[in-house]
Amino acid sequence: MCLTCGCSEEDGAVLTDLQTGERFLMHDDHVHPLGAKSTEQGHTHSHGHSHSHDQGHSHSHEHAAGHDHPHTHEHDHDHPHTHDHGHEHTHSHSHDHGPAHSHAPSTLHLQEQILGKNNVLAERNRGWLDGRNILALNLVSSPGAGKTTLLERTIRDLGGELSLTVIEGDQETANDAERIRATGARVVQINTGTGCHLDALMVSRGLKQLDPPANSVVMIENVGNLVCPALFDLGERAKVAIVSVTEGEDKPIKYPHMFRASEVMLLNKIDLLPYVTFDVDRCIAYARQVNPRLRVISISATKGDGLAEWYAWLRAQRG
Ligand SMILES: Nc1nc2c(ncn2[C@@H]2O[C@H](COP(=O)(O)OP(=O)(O)OP(=O)(O)O)[C@@H](O)[C@H]2O)c(=O)[nH]1
Ligand SMILES: [Zn+2]
Ligand SMILES: [Zn+2]
Ligand SMILES: [Zn+2]
Ligand SMILES: [Zn+2]
Ligand SMILES: [Zn+2]
Repeated sequence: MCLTCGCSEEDGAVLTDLQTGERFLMHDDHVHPLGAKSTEQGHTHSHGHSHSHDQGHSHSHEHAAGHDHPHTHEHDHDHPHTHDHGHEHTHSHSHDHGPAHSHAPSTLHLQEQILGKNNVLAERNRGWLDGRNILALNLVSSPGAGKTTLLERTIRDLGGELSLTVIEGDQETANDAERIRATGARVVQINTGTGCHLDALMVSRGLKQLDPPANSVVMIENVGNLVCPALFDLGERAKVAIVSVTEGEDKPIKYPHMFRASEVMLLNKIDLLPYVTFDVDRCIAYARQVNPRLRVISISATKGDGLAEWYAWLRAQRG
């Protein structure tokens, strides 16, 4: 659940491997292999939840992936439901999300827990990637700024030089993953359903399925959204923000968190500058206003302008 924007992931995200055709429904602490498209609905099962209680709140826990099955709140051990200790414990229980439920954590507290848990998983991804000397980049932008087009072009241009694989994030469809597959690159699609960003858990499962080789590059195309993807570390080496000239030059100051969290801004679709009202210098000034260290590269993913500079940056990240 994303408390920043109020989204909930009632059905869990779905991972699709374009090569094997395998599909998996991803719940918080377990994964369901999916067969045909309709079998994901209405499964019933019980499973243990593990959660940690920090100081003195009353039994709050979150479900990153929602459960659409009935629960009853029943603990198989006996303890008072206010925990004043700081240690972490695990117990199995099922519970009920009906009106009798008394979980009332503050929104802020719950958001901190979600982001805290995500950060732990992101560090785990980072360690896993470092161990294999894999460069992972998190591509973020508004919908349609050109993430997939840039990836297609980059794979075609650098495919002989670098081993590139892709994790695609979208709410629905495998359209982008199909486009990547057409380039010959290995790709998995993550569909977030109602969710509006990828999180570190989804990416760890994506990486497991993708199984990228040592010394390779993994491109993660996030869900098109300049808001909450800024908050969710995926374990990437850097975030690359893409803005296109059809979006208006004020994007960096309207969504400062994203541009502060990014290392590079790619200003895309510059081939369209003769046809749109867009002040490049002002856009770059706004971007530097929120992040003075931001590297800016103007490109056209379709025509090829500026791509040599993007490729040089990419090579330099590989250490
Ligand atoms: N003129 C022009 N069009 C571009 C350029 N890059 C991408 N486009 C077009 O912009 C549209 C969206 O591009 P995508 O690559 O699908 O954008 P995206 O960011 O992956 O979109 P989502 O995954 O939906 O968020 C497509 O019609 C592309 O052909 C460019 O440099 N110049
Ligand atoms: Zn489940
Ligand atoms: Zn408890
Ligand atoms: Zn609950
Ligand atoms: Zn895309
Ligand atoms: Zn979100």
